[in-house]
Amino acid sequence: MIEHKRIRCGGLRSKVMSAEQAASFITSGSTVGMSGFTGSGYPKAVPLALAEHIEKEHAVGRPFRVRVWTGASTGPELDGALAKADGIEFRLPYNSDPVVREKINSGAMEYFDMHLSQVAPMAWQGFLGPLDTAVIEVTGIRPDGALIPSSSVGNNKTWLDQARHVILEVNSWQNAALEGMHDIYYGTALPPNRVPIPLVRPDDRIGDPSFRCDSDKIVAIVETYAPDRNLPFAPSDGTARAIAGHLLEFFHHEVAKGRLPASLLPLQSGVGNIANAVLTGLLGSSFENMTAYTEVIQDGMLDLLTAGKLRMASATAFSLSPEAAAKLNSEMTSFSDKMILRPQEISNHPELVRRLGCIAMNGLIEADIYGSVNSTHIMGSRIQNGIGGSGDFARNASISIFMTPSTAKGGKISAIVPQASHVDHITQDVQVLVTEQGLADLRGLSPKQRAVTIIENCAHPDYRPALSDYFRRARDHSYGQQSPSLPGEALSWHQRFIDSGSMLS
Ligand code: 0RQ
Repeated sequence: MIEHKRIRCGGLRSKVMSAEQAASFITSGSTVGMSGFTGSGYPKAVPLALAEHIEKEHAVGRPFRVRVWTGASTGPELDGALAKADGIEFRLPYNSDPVVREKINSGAMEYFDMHLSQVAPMAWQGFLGPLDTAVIEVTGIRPDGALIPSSSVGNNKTWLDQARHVILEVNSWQNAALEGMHDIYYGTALPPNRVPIPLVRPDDRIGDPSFRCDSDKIVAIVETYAPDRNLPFAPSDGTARAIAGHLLEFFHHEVAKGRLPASLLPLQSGVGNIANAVLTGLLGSSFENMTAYTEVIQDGMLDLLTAGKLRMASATAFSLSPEAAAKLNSEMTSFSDKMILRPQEISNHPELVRRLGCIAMNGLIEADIYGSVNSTHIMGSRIQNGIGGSGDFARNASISIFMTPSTAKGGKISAIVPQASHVDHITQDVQVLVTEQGLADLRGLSPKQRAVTIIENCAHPDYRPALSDYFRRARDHSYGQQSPSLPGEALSWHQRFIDSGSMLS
């Protein structure tokens, strides 16, 4: 079926082998850098073969676990399979796989949740330890041995540079027209040798279209034909549409005030259903000629590109539903001049996010009345996914927006609480908060002014009186009056949920 057509470098064809043979290069206790970012471009055969091997080893009482580094989340054939086999000892930097989540939350796996822009620099600095093997999905190999990236770039450049051995999966499901869409920047350095990154517009190209890789390090090449697997997005419901509506009204207001250009500023849109619904809202809006400088291209962004509302999108990966991934894959050529995929240390780089003035739009788990945001931990201790790129963008954006339904779990949980049970984004990094109830523009407000605005505009009516009551009593009895609080009571809503299954008293 495959005829090595995608391996155009003749000298490398002798390294083609089965996934099982390739997986045998990975030893217990080693660190493996895998490609993959939000369900795209991850290796699909070698991790499965490795998981099978691990299960066999465990069956005969031999322990076998590896440390896994990726770009962000991957797919069931990688994270799911290895976690089911109990084969992951340590994982970084972002995960959305339910089996991995369960292992982390039960204490069976160590997880280092980090800013996505910092993964590659930390690997270069050596904090993370040595990298033994890189397992990277590519679209093809050029005659000169350069590697054509796949549907995500993530940390692949760094894994290829740093690993002692490289295993490649050449996936011919990925459309060959991906060639030329990538921009791999090789000008990064560690302090004190850093220089400005020469990117001043989202559509600037500053690097190579392919990865450089020392052919001597390549120990195995596995040919695959396997689709990227992502979960479908939930259709926009009334809540998501209301959030999108408030946000669009805010954008129109900012344009009318002259604080935003008519085509807005480069958009960053986070993961999740709400973020996707906002993009769908922009589709029906009057904004034209928009750009995106973001981490992932989701269904909504693809629709905006198709409609011509979005002029171009720069990201590090696709994060598409199975239908949208299939559509993009079959129509790749019509998108190739509208999209650029970059390494994640560039797509999420604080210098670039600040220079471009991105509008950051991210989801959250909970926010407190002062606007501290928890993006990661349920009830302060159970990880949901991870901080991902939200911190890279929120701190450096020209407008940092967080959005959420005002309640979770059928109304049993308020997304606005007296005090966040875990803080990922401090109040200074949270400028606008949106729920289906309304929008709180927190820019220029003191903590007490923020509390009044958030409770009035964003809290659900079922929780608003209790929040106002807490705030009033905190003002009466607090140790200090800058950010009034009652420490003995501030997390009692979470304890009530843990004890009774509801935050409602
Ligand atoms: O749980 O799946 O069991 O029903 O959390 O919540 O409402 O589906 O929200 O898909 O928009 O994700 C913050 C997780 C929101 C996401 C988060 C429960 C809820 C549900 C998911 P179930 P929703 P979304 C760049 C940006 C961090 C990374 C980031 C995220 C599940 O946006 O991971 O921003 N952000 N990256 O029921 C208890 C609460 C809850 C709650 C929600 N207060 N208490 N459970 N849930 N709120 C892209 C990348 O970095 C890759």
